[in-house]
Amino acid sequence: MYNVSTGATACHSTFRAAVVDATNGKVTNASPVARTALSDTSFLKRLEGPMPATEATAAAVDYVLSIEYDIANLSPSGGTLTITAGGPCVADGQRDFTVNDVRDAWPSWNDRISSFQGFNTCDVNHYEHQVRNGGDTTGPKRSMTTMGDMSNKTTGLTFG
Ligand SMILES: [Ca+2]
Repeated sequence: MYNVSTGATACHSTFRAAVVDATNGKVTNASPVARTALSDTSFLKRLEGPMPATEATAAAVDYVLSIEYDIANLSPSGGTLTITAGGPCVADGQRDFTVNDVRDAWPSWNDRISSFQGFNTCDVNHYEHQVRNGGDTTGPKRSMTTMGDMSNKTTGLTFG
């Protein structure tokens, strides 16, 4: 998991553990198989909106921006990276959050993402190189189950 607002990272062995952390304990019953979880409409709705912190950090409220998958079809078997921030995306055509280089927080995720799902109004753009250096992109999209030429190429991400 990677929080864009705080830079905090965490590693989880299961999709359920990653969702529990990303939602600050709000969602504890995610299917261990993300493909099942992500086809469950009620589960998807529970990933929308603020995730109040359960610990003493009263100011911390996290929103899930996206879940990135190592392999295609939103299948968690290759691993997932959940990206969160202190606020949701705003549907105004402007960029809300940037991960210029995924290697800064999570080196093992460079050139690895092969599918993704955005949440909280986030359309996620994936860049071949660091965001400021451009290269190929997916264009801003809510979700992709396959990424074509951009599969296993993402280095930077933006959320808007
Ligand atoms: Ca790359």
